[in-house]
Amino acid sequence: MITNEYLKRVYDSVEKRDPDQPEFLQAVREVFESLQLVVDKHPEWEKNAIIERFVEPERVITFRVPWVDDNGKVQVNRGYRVQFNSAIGPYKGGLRFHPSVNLSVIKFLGFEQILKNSLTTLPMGGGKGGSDFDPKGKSDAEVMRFCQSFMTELYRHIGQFTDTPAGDIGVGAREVGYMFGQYKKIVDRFEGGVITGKGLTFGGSLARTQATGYGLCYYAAEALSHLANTSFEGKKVIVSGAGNVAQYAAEKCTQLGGTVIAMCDSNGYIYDPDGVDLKKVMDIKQKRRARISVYADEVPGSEYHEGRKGIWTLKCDIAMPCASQNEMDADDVQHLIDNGCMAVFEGANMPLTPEAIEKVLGNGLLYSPGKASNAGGVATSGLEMSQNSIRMSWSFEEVDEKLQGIMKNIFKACYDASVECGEPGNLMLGANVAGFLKVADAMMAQGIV
Ligand code: NDP
Ligand code: 2IT
Repeated sequence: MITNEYLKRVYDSVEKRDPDQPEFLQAVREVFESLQLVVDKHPEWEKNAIIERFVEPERVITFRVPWVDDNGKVQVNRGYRVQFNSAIGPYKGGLRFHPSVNLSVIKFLGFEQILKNSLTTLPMGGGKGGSDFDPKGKSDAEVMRFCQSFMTELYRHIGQFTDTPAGDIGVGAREVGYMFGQYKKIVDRFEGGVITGKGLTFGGSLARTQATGYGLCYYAAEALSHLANTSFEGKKVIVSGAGNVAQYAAEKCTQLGGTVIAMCDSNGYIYDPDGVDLKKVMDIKQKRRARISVYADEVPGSEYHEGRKGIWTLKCDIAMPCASQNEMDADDVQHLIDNGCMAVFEGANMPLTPEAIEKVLGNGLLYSPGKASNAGGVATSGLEMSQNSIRMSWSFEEVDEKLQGIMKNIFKACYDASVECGEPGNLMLGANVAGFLKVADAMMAQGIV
C-alpha cells in the first residue's frame, strides 16, 4: 500500500490521467511502494516535482505502419516509441512486436527500463517501443517489409546520441538486421550505435544473444550463494518461455549444474524429467520457428501439455519466468510453494502479478525482480555501443567477463540498498531504490527539464 502523502498524490494523478493503462499503473505502484522508504529523506524531490516528472514520459511517439502482405493486400499496424527518461544517458530499450502491444504495455516497459538501465551503471536512459504486428506465421519477406516501413518512421527519432532501440519479444537478429539496413539506407550513414543486437558481421557484439539469459543466471547464482548459501548444483529448474531469454537462461543454468525440467510457449509446456535437450529447443525455435510441442514429438520420454499455466504445477526448486508480463499469479506461486520451491528469479519484465510477489515474499522465497536480474541484456547492448564507438570488437570471453562483473555489481547494489532500507534481502526494494537514487540525483542536477 502507498501510505506516503506525496507518492499517493502522484499515484492518484497518474491513475486519473491514464485509467486505461493497467500495466503501467501496476509498474508505477510497485516502484512507489518501495520508494516510500526513502522519499522522506529527500524533501527536495517534492519541491522539484521529481516524482511527477519521473512518471511522465519525456516524449511518446505513435505512428502508422503500412505494409503489403504476400497476397498484395495492404496491412496497417500501429508503431510506438516511448522516450521515457534521458537523465543518465540517451534513451535505450527494446522493441516488442506482439499483438498484445499497446501504449500501456510500452509505457510499463519504458518505465521499468529507466531503473534497469540505471542499475547497469552504464550511461543509458530509459525507452521502449514496438508494434501490435505479429511476426508469427509471416514470411521473411513480409517481416522485412514490415520492418522497413516501421523504420521509415522511427529513423527520425533515433540515433546513437538520442535513442538506441534493440530487440524484445518478437524482435531478434532477423528483425534488427532489416531495421538497421533500412536506417542506413535512409540516413546514408553506417551508425552502429543506433540499434543493438546487430549481426556479428556488421557491428553486433559477441555474447549479446546469450546476455539476458546468462546474466539472469549470474545474478541468481549470486543471490543463491549470498542469501541461501547454495547454488544451481543439483537443483530442478522450470524456465517458462522458449524464446531468446528462456533458451540462454536454460543453457547457463544447465552449465551451472541445474536441471531444466520444463519450458513453454504461449500454447503449452513440455516436461522432460531428464533435463531439456537445449540443442533441440534451439533448433525448433531458432531454425524451424516451430511450436514447442514439436519437442515432445521428437524427444522420447518427454511430454507436451496444452495450456502454459500447468508448467507451475510441476515440482521444482527454482522457477525462472522468462516469457511475458503477469504470466505467474498467486495460484501459480501457491503450487510452487506446495512443491517446495525455494526461489523465483525473473527473466521476463514484470512476470509476476502484485499478488504473486506478495505471496513469494510472504513465504520467504528468494525473489529477484526482472529489472535487476534481466539487466544483462541491455548491459551488453551498452557494451555493443561501446565497441561500435571505439570501432573494435571484444572476444566472447571478454564480453562475458564484463557481463558477470556487471551482474555481480547489480546484485550488490540491490542487496546494499535493501540493508539500508531495513529489509535485508528484499531485492525488489533494493532494485527500485538503488535504481531510482541515481536517476533522481541526475534529474536534480539538470534543473527543471
Ligand atoms: P522471444 O520473442 O524470443 O520469446 C518470447 C517467448 O515467450 C516465446 O516462447 C513466447 O511464446 C513466450 N510468450 C510470449 N508471450 C507469452 C505469454 N503471454 N504467455 C506465455 N508465453 C508467452 O522474447 P524474449 O525471450 O526476448 O523476451 C522474453 C521476456 O524477456 C519478455 O518479458 C522481455 O521483455 C524480457 N526481456 C528480454 C530481453 C532481451 O534481451 N531479449 C532483455 C530483458 C528482458 P510464443 O512463441 O507462443 O509467443
Ligand atoms: O527489456 C530489455 O531490457 C530488453 N528488451 C533489452 C533492451 C536493450 O536495449 O538491449
